[in-house]
Amino acid sequence: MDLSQLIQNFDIGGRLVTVMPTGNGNVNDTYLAIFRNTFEEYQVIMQRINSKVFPDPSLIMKNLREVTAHVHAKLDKDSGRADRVWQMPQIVKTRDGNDFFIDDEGAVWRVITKIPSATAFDETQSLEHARECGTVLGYFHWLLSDIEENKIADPLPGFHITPLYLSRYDEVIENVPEAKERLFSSMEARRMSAFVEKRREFSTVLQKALLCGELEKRMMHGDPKVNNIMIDDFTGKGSAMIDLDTISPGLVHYDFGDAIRSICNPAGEEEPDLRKVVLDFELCEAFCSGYLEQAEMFMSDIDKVYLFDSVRLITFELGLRFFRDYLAGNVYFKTTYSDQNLHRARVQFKLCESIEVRENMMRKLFCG
Ligand code: GN1
Ligand code: MG
Repeated sequence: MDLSQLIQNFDIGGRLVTVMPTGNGNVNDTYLAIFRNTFEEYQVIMQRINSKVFPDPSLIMKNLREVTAHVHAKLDKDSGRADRVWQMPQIVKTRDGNDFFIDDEGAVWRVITKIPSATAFDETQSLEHARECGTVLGYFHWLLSDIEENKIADPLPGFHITPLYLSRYDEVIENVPEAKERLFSSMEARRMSAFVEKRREFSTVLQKALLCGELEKRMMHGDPKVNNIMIDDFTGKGSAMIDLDTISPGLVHYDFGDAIRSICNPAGEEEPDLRKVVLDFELCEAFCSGYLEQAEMFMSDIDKVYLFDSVRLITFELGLRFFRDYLAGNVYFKTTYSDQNLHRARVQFKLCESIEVRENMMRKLFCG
């Protein structure tokens, strides 16, 4: 696919200078394109949407439009209180006025504006960075807290329902002979399956709290990992949340947990040396101070009681998703080497253990 030709289907001023891969998402393919004319430069993000994961691109584009309109209006009203200029990516239309372009091979492409003068780091840089990430996520939750639920369609039904991932894991072992083989031919895989079994009962903790009315659904981001939070290059302050395709009504707890899972493991999701994979409590404190300052506006005491479980659960869930994908033959997450999903699962399970041994101190931190 010739990317420089493909991008000409979108309505962008100026002439193309370059188009190159950027970021390292596990689902969509992402490119940065730069256009210039005599006086201006435009930087945009072009993405091939993984249609196995997001079968209906018009739905995620409509969600993005609704979210942007809501946040824009609310930011205008809140500008007196704000200590920074918050930004949102904007949809760039195709030359014939559509939100996305379908190429000859049926692949779906879309372009959005790049948040200027800001960086999405793959690893947490400092305590200040962790705190900023907390502030950004808390503020983002507040910004979306009053969007009408029926305006946002669920892009991935069941996306963060941990027991559902357990059923899918069971199904693949039951029905795919290669999965059974992979599981029984390696001691490591068997050890990981024992790890999963020990947490089967725990996996329903948030769904139960939702069912009995202790927790309620709000709008969540769905994927608030460290590199989805943009930090302003000049002020060091968070200026945007990106990767908005998974926004949907759900438990903000999953976001809180996912952010800590990602931000407080400075070794990252691909670290080969498992000894380095730990939950850094100082980073966790810093993140939490930023988040809770914003979340006081909408979080109740019972919400806080479930924050520890949410960190443990989402880490377990992601490990389980990677492990299931390895057993299934790498059908969901992109990989560059054969056992990558197995290794990613190991990292998350190691992190999950590290969270479990810090339970007391983390509960104290979250509940005060
Ligand atoms: C995927 O594509 P990316 O990297 O933004 C995944 C998230 C995982 C994340 C782990 C739609 O996100 O749920 O937490 O990988 N997104 C989807 O890195 O499945
Ligand atoms: Mg994502």
